[in-house]
Amino acid sequence: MLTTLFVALAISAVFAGVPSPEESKRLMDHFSDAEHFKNEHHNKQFDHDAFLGEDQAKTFDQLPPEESKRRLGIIVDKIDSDKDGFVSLVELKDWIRYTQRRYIDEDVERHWRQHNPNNDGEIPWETYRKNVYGFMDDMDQSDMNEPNSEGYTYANLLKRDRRRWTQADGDHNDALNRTEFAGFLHPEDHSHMRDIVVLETLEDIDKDKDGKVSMEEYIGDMYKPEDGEDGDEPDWVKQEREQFTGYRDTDKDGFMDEHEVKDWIAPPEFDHAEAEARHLVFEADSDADEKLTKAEILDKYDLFVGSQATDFGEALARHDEF
Ligand SMILES: [Ca+2]
Ligand SMILES: [Ca+2]
Ligand SMILES: [Ca+2]
Ligand SMILES: [Ca+2]
Repeated sequence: MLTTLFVALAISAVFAGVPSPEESKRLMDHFSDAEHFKNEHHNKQFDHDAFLGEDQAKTFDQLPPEESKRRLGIIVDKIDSDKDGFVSLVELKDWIRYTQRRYIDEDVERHWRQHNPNNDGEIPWETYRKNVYGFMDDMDQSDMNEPNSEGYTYANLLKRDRRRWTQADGDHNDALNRTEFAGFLHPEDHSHMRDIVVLETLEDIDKDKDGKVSMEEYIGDMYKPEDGEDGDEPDWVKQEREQFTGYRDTDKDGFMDEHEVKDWIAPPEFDHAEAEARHLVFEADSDADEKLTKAEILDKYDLFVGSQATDFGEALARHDEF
């Protein structure tokens, strides 16, 4: 539940990068990562991103376990702002909010400079389009209509970016100033962009493009049985089916429409920093006193910062990349 606003965050971080044809594979990988964010089960990367900020989480992924534990210890001292030796729920929530703010601010700054090297007051759409999608001008246009082709994928990304741009362009001059650009890049962080986030999420899940989310699309978005796997679904998938019928589909017509998707991913009072803080405390609080000692946090270091590569024994494979 708490994870869903990050869908947009992850997607937009990709968008504003400059996808080149060679990067399409990586880009699609990011999209599948983004899908994992909708499902809180076993998604440590999400916890790491919330706890460290996305950039820092990537850095930590490269570190040996001993070094990431050492750095985690230093971070714990920072989080314990009243220095009583415990990390409280509030301290953890404040920290998560701070890392998220820092990540978004740095991300906006980086992309603003990238698309606007002369530091003008605004970025015109055409400048942005050329930077990000200019390579499409040289692509075979007939490819753009061929579903599942690279051209088709890019054409859709362009269309989506264009729509988001228009929504972010508060004064309707087809150029974005820095504030408007921040809304474009991180719509999940701006209430007037909420409808676009809902729409993009719905479109991602709505595989048959009928404008609504069926049970199968809802489940298919978070769970795919392994090849050759038969038999029972895991319990959490069964629970998600019950969630869909019992809560998501409020008018009981068998589908989630735009309003129901909105209630799901963007409930009005939902505080995802607090939800994430509660989740981390719940997972790491061995003696159940509702606050965390440094030892409790270090005990669960893989929950907070541990490298996924190490977890899955892929450290060697990763090593080959460098
Ligand atoms: Ca404290
Ligand atoms: Ca504008
Ligand atoms: Ca559908
Ligand atoms: Ca419904």
